[in-house]
Amino acid sequence: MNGAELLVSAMENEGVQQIFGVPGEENLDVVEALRGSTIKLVVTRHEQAAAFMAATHGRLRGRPGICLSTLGPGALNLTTGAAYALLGAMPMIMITGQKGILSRKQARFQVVDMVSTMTPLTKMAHQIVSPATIPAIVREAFRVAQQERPGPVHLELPEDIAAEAAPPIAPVPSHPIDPPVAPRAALDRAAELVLKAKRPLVMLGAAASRPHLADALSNFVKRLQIPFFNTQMGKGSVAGGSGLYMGTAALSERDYVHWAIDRADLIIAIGHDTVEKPPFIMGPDGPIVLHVGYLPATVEEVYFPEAELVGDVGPSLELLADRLEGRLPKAGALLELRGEILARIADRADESRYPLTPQRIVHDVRQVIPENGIVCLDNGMFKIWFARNYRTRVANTLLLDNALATMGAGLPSAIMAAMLYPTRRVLAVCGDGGFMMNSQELETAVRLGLDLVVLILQDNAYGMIRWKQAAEGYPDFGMTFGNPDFVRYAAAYGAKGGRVETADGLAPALEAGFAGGGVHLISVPVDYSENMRVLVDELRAHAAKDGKQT
Ligand SMILES: Cc1ncc(C[n+]2csc(CCOP(=O)(O)OP(=O)(O)O)c2C)c(N)n1
Ligand SMILES: [Mg+2]
Repeated sequence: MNGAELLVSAMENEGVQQIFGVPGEENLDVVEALRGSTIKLVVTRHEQAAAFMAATHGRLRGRPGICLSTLGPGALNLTTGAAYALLGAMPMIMITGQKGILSRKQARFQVVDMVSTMTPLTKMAHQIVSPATIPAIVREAFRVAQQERPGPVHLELPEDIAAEAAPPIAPVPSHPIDPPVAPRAALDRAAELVLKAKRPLVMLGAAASRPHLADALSNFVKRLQIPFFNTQMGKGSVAGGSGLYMGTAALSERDYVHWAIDRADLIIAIGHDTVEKPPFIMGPDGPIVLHVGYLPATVEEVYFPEAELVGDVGPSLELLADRLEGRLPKAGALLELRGEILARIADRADESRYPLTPQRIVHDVRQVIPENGIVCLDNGMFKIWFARNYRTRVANTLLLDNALATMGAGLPSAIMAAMLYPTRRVLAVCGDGGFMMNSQELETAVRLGLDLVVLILQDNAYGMIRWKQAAEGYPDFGMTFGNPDFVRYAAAYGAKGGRVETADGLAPALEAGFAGGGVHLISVPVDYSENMRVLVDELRAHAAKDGKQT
């Protein structure tokens, strides 16, 4: 065996099924080892997309996705994906090549110190210096990537170590690890706080969306009947139909969901990760926060919990519910606000205007996506509208990035979702700016034979920044651009393309795209004047009426 074969066999042992990336000559031994393995090599058209795909694998499965690149330029292209996985808490392993370390036949050609570059972007960054260490290092890399708080790991395999002969060494077997449950004293303290609350509210944060947590969270709110809201990345973490959903905090303040938040005297924040844009701003007079998480809270100016329940979230909440069930007569105190909050959010959702309003786009997408269908958002103005208005009933069915909030991840994350769930409908929603940052991956999607619809919201602008520019009183300047003809662009990739030409044309176009199979690109013109009308003017007017400072 050589180093590359040891690496590949260790990854087979971890159950890896595919590796995404763009190899370089320094990876050729790894590529050769992959050829004889059960692991599929999926080449992408940019390393950044490979990292977004691998991270999304980790996000959806809880097991690291793997990406591969060459040294220097290729490895540097993984860095945005590394940050995406680090901030988003997605398990991922990046394998990069390097020139030989025992001799330097090409001097410093293409050599970048990637371990140092990756150190602040990962949980662990490590150069492999001998084949014998590979089985243990790979096991450790998977353990570190996967355990709470999950994230990326970088392994650099220099080409001479990859080629070096080594005796066969058995991979290190993995075993299940059960994280500790919150201790009794913390459970008692937490129970006391909840018993005292007159207007409690549950908040579901990013870590609430970890795969396999949905049942535990659904049981918790069902048993206690405390209404809940979620952060953007906590959407769908309680199964639909509870009747307790109060909204999503897509903005940090003044939205309708903040009516409930501002009136709560206790917020049970489950899995909140302060990488997310604050779902509400804690102040000296704000509600008391009970933090429930795998890890202790990180304290910020806007988040400083009063008490914490730290441990395996599902079992800890079960023990908390055991102490509280049937003892909370005021659990539903804030529920009376629910009807009006949800009605306000749904306002004008079916308005027939062309170009389409963001509300109408969200509404029509919901019509054609079944409960278990997956919508993957790129980053732009529409993300706020989807987070706020799109109702989710199943965990991880609205994948958005409210952590690094990078443009360009919408299409790659949808490709990964479509690979993992070939029988579900998968839709990527991208702005015309973000789509063009990784649009080359249309070729990957077509090559893989995926069923995937990509919706492009066309405003010929970096709309979100244009909106912020206007909201802050700056003149309209510098945010517009031209676009390719998206229908012909799709055709050039061997995908199908369509343009929505009427207010009522979106739902049928999406439906036809899904029914037809294969990769479809649909562009829809969007009227972003709603951003100012609703998200600024209307909310300010209501906040003023509600006695809040504007
Ligand atoms: C990689 C990256 N570059 C820049 C930004 C800053 N940014 C956030 S949203 C946005 C505009 C997005 O434009 P588009 O994709 O067309 O979506 P729209 O807001 O127009 O719907 C920009 C430039 C970012 N988040 N990520
Ligand atoms: Mg745009």
